[in-house]
Amino acid sequence: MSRLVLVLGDQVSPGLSALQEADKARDLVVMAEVMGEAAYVRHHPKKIAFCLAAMRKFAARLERDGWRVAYTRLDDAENSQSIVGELLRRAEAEGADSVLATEPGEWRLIEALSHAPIKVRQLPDTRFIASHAEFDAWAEGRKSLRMEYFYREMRRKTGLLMEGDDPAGGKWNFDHDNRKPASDDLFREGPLKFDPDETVNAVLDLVERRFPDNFGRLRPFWFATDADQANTALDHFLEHALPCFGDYQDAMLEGDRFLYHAVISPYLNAGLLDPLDICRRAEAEYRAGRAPINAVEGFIRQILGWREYVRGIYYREGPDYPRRNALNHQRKLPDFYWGGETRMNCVAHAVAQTRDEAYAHHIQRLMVTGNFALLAGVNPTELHEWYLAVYADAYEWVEAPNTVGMSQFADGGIIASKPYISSGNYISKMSDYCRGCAYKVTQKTGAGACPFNLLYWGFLDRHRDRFQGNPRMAQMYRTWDRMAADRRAAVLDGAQAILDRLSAGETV
Ligand code: FAD
Ligand code: DLZ
Ligand code: SF4
Repeated sequence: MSRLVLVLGDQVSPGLSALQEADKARDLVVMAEVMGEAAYVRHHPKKIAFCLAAMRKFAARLERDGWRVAYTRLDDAENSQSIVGELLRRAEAEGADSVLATEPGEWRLIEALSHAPIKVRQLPDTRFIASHAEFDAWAEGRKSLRMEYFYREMRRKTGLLMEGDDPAGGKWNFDHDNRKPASDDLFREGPLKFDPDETVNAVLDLVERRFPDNFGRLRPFWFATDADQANTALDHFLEHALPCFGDYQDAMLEGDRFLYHAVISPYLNAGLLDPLDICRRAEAEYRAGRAPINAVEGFIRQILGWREYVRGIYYREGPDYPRRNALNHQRKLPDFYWGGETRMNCVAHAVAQTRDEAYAHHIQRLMVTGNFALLAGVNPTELHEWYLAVYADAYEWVEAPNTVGMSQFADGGIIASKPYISSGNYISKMSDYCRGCAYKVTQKTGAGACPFNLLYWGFLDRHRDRFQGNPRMAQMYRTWDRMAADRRAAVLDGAQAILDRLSAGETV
C-alpha cells in the first residue's frame, strides 16, 4: 500500500526527513493550502503570500525531481481546509493507510497529527544543528539554562569559529563591541529584493481576495520565495552587510528599517536556507579577512546559539509554554499594536514598519514593542498571538520563547535572568526616534515625560517582591530607593495615569 508524505508550509526543504525516508516510486507527497493554517491567527498578508508562494514553487520542484505530488490550492472546491482533513481525503483517493511526516514547529499541529484517525509517523526535524536529545542532555540537571553556555557547546560541536579548543579571536562573545548607535546619513544596501514572478503574482491576487482585512500591507512584495533566491539574498548580505552587523546590531533608525540585518529569518524558518550552511558561509568571510570577528561571531551566535536554544526550550517546556503568565499580566493589547494612533514615536515606527514589511529587527521587537508591553503589563498570551501573526518569520517554536520567555519574563525566568526592561534612555541612545517624538525622553515626570521613563519605575515598584532579591537588579532598586519620596510619588502617579489611559482605550 502506498504512503502519504506530508510537507508543511515551513518544510520546503529537499532534505526534509519525511522526504528522505519516503520512496519516490511508491509514495505520494501531500501539500495543502488550508484555512486551518492560514487563519489560526490573523497572519500578516505578506506572511501568507510568502508561505503559499514558497509551497507552490517547492511542489513544482518536487515534481521536476520525479515525485508524485497531490497539491491542494486554497480555492480548490474539494479542499477540506485542514491539514488532517486533506490527509484523510488524499488517503482515501490514493488507498494509502499511513502518513510520513516531519515534526511540525507548533504543538497545535503535533497534537492534531498525533490524534488523526490515520497512522502518522512524525520523524525528527533534522534541519537544525541540535537535536532534542542533545538539547535535553545539555539542559538536564542544570539549575539555570543560559544560552551562552549552550552556545559554547554548539561552537565546540560544530568547530565553528574555533582554533583548536579555543574560541577564534580569544573570546567566546564579542557583544561588548556591538552596541553602537548608527548614523542616519550613510547609504546602506539593505536586503536584496525580488520582483514577483507569475507564481508570486497569482498568490498575491489570491491573498488580496481572501484576506482583505488582515493587518499589514501585501504590496510591494519582494521576499525570496525559492531556495535559489534565498541563497542569492544571503550572498548579498554576506558581502554588503555582515562586516558591520556586529557594530550596529542594536541600533535603530527612523529612515532605515533593515540597517545591517540579514532579513533571512523567513527563508531560514521555512527551510529555504540551512542554518549550518549559513554559519559556515559567514565563518568563511571571517577566515578570508572580509568581515571582522565581532560581526561574524555576533551573527553566528544568533543562529547557532539563540535560534537553536529557543527551539530547545520550546520543545522541552511543552504545549502550555505559550500561555504562561508568571507576572500575572492581564492588560488588553493596546490598539496601537494594530496600527491605531500613538504619540510614542518609537512604537509608531516599529508598528508601521511591521505593517509594511512583516519585519522588524530584534531590538525593535525586544526593546520597543516588547519592552512597552512588559512595562504596561500586557497579557503575554495576547502579545504572543500578535507576534505570531505579524512577522513573516513567525512560527511558535521560535516566536513563543522569544516573546513569552525573553521579552515578557512570563516563563518566570527560564530564558532571561532578568526582565528586558528599559527606560526611554536606552531607546534614545540606540535610535533617532526620540528626536521626532511628542514626548521628551529627558523628562522624568509630568505630562510630557516619556512613558517608558514612568512605566519603567512603575514596573519595578509593582514587582518589587519578585525582583528586588535579583542581584542583576539590585542597582535599579538602589537608584529607585535613593530618589526623593515626592519624586517617587510623582513618577508613580505619572505611570498610573498612563495605565489609566490605556485602560480607557485612550491614546498614549
Ligand atoms: P539578524 O539580526 O540578521 O540575525 C540573523 C539570524 O539569526 C536571524 O535570521 C534568525 O534566524 C537568527 N536569530 C537572531 N536572533 C534570534 C532569536 N532571538 N531567536 C531565534 N533566532 C534568532 N525570530 C524568528 O525567526 N521568528 C519569530 O517569530 C521571532 N519572534 C520574536 C519575537 C520577539 C518578541 C523577539 C524579541 C524576537 C523574535 N525573533 C524571532 C528573533 C529575532 O528578532 C529575529 O530572528 C530577527 O529579527 C530576524 O531578522 P533578521 O533575519 O534580519 O535577523
Ligand atoms: C503559516 C502557514 C500558512 C499561512 N499557510 C499554510 C498552509 O496553507 N499550509 C501549510 O501546510 N502550512 C501553512 N503555514 C505554515 C504552518 O502554519 C506551519 O507549518 C505550522 O504552523 C507549523 O510550524
Ligand atoms: Fe519612545 Fe520615549 Fe523616545 Fe518617545 S521619547 S521615542 S516614547 S523612548
